[in-house]
Amino acid sequence: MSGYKLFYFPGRGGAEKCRLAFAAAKIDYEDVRVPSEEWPKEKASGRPPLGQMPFIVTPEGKTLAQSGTIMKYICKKGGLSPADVFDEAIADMISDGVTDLFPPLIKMHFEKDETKKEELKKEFFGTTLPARLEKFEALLKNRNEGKDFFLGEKLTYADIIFFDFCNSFLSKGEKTVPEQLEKFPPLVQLYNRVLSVPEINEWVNKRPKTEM
Ligand SMILES: N[C@@H](CCC(=O)N[C@@H](CS)C(=O)NCC(=O)O)C(=O)O
Repeated sequence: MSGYKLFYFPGRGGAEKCRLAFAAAKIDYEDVRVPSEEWPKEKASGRPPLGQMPFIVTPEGKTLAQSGTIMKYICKKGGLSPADVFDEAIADMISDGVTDLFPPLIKMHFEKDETKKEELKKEFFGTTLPARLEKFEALLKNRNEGKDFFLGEKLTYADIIFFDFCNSFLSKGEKTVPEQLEKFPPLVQLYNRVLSVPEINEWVNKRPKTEM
């Protein structure tokens, strides 16, 4: 055990990309799943740096929050970050490009008015998501005609965050390729390429089954 601890609610949610990063980076950690009723006490303790989860505690006792920051930090520790500075910026652009999809997704999820919800769904699945997937496909094809990972032969956090979005939020945690990728064969292959990384596959098979 390396001494890292990851704190999050009992679900995939915002923490799953960090868990995938720990797995791919081959860094042991304790997956601490804080029940909702215990969260107010943890929050009030002042330990979570931004008063939110996920956050990690390092072996030295330092704390770090923000799911994307944690994912990148763990990937850097595990050598899963691009060596070239511009490539790192590309990985960040893809990572932020995935993160952009969450506000409309969350808005749609929490909309109570059924008519408005249908409109938001149509907009997201009919326009917003395919437009972004088309751009991701083009970025992937920039390297070796899309036959590798986003940044080449090496898996990086850009692939992990893309896979997590597709797997956790589109495929609801199932291993099946989300139907929304079907029009983009290189992205289907990327999804399967990430899932075939032995440490990722092992984690996806053994992780607790949760709704979200
Ligand atoms: N941008 C942050 C968002 C963190 C966030 O919204 N966390 C939620 C759970 S998904 C939370 O801690 N809610 C409880 C609270 O704010 O008290 C991240 O990506 O980590």
